[in-house]
Amino acid sequence: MLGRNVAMKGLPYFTVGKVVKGFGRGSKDLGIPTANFPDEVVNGLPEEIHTGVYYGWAKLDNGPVHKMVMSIGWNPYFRNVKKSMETHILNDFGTDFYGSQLKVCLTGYIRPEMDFRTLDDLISTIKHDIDTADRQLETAAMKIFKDHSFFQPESKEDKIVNGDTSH
Ligand code: ADP
Ligand code: RBF
Ligand code: MG
Repeated sequence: MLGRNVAMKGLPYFTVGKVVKGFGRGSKDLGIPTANFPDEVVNGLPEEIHTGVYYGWAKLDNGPVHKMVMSIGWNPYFRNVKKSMETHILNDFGTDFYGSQLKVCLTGYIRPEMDFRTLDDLISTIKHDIDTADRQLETAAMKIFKDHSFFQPESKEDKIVNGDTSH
């Protein structure tokens, strides 16, 4: 199993892309919608960012910065053939936002991807991840990234990779 220290090496990691259609089962089967990134964003991940569950910050278009959890990988429970990057934003939007620009900053690692016996087990584990993210992102060390220049409207940065913590 991937140790926390190894997983933290490439963090924080900043990336941006358009929200695309995913596998169509995030909200339907789980009650937890996930905004999927396009292939070029997934393929652009550096080696340091391993598959697993992460938390951090997310911003849609010119909206505010929200807490998020992200699943990176092949979703063993669903035996996906394609690697995905799926972001669940801790905010009730009440509407879809396909085609919007999504900026994210991954600030922490929670756990590796796992297989589950039942869908209920998967759902309760994801709910636990959401609680973990919610709590961790309240700390001062994590709030720093919420205010990072990456999220400012005047930011020219399309992409910052690998542990750039400058402001
Ligand atoms: P898909 O398989 O197409 O990704 P999902 O069932 O996972 O479908 O739903 C994801 C979509 O739900 C997102 O692309 C977005 O448009 C919408 N959505 C609404 N609220 C949220 C949220 N809080 N977090 C993520 N996506 C959300
Ligand atoms: N899928 C898995 O198969 N195993 C996991 O451990 C897993 N963890 C997840 C954690 C979070 C926070 C989220 C948002 C999703 C996770 N998923 C996992 C992905 C889930 O299966 C996926 O969102 C749905 O299949 C919809 O595409
Ligand atoms: Mg999805």
